[in-house]
Amino acid sequence: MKTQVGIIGGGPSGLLLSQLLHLEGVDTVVLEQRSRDYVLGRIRAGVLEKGMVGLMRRAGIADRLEREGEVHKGFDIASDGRLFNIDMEALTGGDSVVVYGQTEVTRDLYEARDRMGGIVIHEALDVTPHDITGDAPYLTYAKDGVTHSVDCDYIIGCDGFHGVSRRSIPEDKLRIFERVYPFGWLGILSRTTPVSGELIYARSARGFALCSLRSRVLSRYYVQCSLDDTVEDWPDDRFWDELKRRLPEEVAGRLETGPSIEKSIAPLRSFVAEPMRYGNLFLAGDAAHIVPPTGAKGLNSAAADIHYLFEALMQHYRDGDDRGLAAYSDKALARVWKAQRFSWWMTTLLHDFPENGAFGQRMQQTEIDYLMASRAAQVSLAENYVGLPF
Ligand code: RFL
Ligand code: PHB
Repeated sequence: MKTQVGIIGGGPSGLLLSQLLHLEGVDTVVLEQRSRDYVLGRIRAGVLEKGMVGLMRRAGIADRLEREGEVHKGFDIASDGRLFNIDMEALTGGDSVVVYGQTEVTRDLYEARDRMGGIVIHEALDVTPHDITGDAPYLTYAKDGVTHSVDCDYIIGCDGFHGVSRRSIPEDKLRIFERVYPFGWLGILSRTTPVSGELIYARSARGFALCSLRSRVLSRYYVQCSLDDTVEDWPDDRFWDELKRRLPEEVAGRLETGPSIEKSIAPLRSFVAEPMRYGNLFLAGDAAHIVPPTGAKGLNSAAADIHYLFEALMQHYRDGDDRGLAAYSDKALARVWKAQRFSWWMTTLLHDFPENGAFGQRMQQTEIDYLMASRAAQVSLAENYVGLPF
């Protein structure tokens, strides 16, 4: 098989790039190791920045988002029983975010790829990039016991944190920056009325909690948990009890509980691999960088990479100009690091870090007091949360 752009990974990054390029007449093949059902079964992000929404419009997949996505103009921070609203719209001069699940984004992308006859090969095993630094790169993969090969101009690694792309770059060509946090997030989805119309990020002596949602009838809640915990340690009753204890009384009092329909634990990590290009292999999204989910930046950072990469590939195919491709890594990383900083800051502000002791707790309290009293601090939080421009 032959294509122009070979994409490893059929998550949101890979599918979005494939869709955008196809609309401009550039041919792509997407190789995804899992089944479509598996990919669509993963519950992940829920908050989309303006940039991501714009890309979805450009990709022609925003119809359902416009109908079903909920515009959020603010969110709450709870600390020590107090609730404080961050009015993003007022603080940024009109910006907001949209709550629309990553699962729905991925579903919309798959439907669009199907409609346009895009090639997405599922259950492609042992995907391997070859001749990355030569002039005839290609990919091999196994499907149903047969090995296949795809010749391409460029290979794009959109295969997430555990994918093969980043590992295909020699160790001495990559610089890794990493922080692993000493806790995880336990998340549940439940068919209950969300406790609040806006998200609540809660800091408490018992640890962090987040009240989020997917729709008026579908709630998504998280609590900070130990890295040793398993979902079996957290029957629904324990989860609801713990969540209530971490929320201001008034919020806990109106929390509707019910059976969970999904429950999972995610470790928290900050990670960046530099550079995001090696020869004709380009990394994008979680393949190159990971943030802790506290600032809702993971999917949105992936979208920014796709924007830069799409523009650079179009410059190449449309104008024969490779300057965009040469600048991709530096340009993408400049924004990646800002999202890293914000996610790290918000994580540090709101989680319980026992090893930081009483001094660390006072720093958190003081930072929150400052935030509540200073419009300048609120503007900084709001402009980062709605997303820095591409
Ligand atoms: P993905 O989604 O991991 O997709 C990668 C795809 O590549 C496939 N793959 C391979 N395919 C072929 N060969 C291989 N060797 C392969 N190895 C892997 C995988 O099967 C998969 O389909 O990466 P992508 O596309 O870069 O997208 C990134 C986002 O998924 C991620 O950043 C966000 O989900 C992070 N995130 C959030 N981001 C936000 O912007 N806002 C949020 O509110 C938000 N909340 C979250 C989150 C992530 C979470 N978890 C569980 C990590 C909440 C949670 C709990
Ligand atoms: C979610 O709804 O899954 C969600 C929302 C905000 C975050 C992280 C996750 O910061």
